Amino acid sequence: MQLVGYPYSPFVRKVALALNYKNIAFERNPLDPFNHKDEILKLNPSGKVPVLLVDEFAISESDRIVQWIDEQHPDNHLIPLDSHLRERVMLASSWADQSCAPTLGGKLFFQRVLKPHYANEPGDQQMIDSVLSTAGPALLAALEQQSPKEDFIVGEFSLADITLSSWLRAGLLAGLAISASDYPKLVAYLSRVYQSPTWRTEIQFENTLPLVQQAREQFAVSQELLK
Ligand SMILES: N[C@@H](CCC(=O)N[C@@H](CS)C(=O)NCC(=O)O)C(=O)O
Repeated sequence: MQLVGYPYSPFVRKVALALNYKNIAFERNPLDPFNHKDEILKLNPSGKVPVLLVDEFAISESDRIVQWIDEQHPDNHLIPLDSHLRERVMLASSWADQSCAPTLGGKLFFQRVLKPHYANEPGDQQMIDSVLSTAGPALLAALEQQSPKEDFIVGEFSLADITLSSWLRAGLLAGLAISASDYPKLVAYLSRVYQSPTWRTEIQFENTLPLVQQAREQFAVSQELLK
C-alpha cells in the first residue's frame, strides 16, 4: 500500500494518521503537485494528493480514502457505524477541511512555508498577517467554544479529530499561537490528540523532515503542541 503525496499537506497527513491508527504498514511516495503534476494526474484526474495506491487501485479524496480504510479494516472505527454519530463525524471533518484549508492552508502555511520552498519566492505577508491577527484567532475562538471537555469530538476518537488536528498542526508550524491561557479547552483537547500513539508515530516521522524542522525553528510559537 502506497500513500502518494507530500507529507506537508494536511490532506495527506489525514490519511497517514488513519493508517497509523489502524496499524497498517504503508510506503510513502512524497510527490508534490508543484513538481509532479503529470504523475499525480495519471492517478487522480483532479491532480490532487493524497492518493492511496492499493496494488493498481488508486483511491483519492482524503475523507473517501479514510472511509475505504475503515471499511477494509473495521476494528476501531474512525467513522462510527451509528448513523447519527457518523453524520456528526463527516460534517465535522468537512467543516474542518472547508474552514481551515483557505485560511490555515492557503493563506498561512502555503504562503509562509511552502511557497518560499517550492516557488522560491516570498509568501504574501498581508495574507499571513491577516490569518495570524484576525482569521486565525476567530477560528480558534469558535473551536474553543466547541472543544470537548474530555475525550474527543464525538466521544470516541474519529476522523473528525484527525482532520481538525491535522489542520491545526499546519497552523502551529506556520506560527499560529494557540496558548492555554487563551484557549484552555482547545489546548487540553489538542494535547490529548497529539499525545495519542497515532500522532506520536506521525510526529516522530515529520520531525525528521527539513521543512518541518525549519518551520519549527523559524515560525512556530506554540512549541509545546508540536513536540
Ligand atoms: N478534497 C481533497 C483536497 C486535496 C488537495 O487539495 N490537495 C492539495 C495538496 S494540500 C493538492 O494536491 N493541490 C494541488 C492542486 O490543487 O492542484 C481531499 O480531501 O483529498
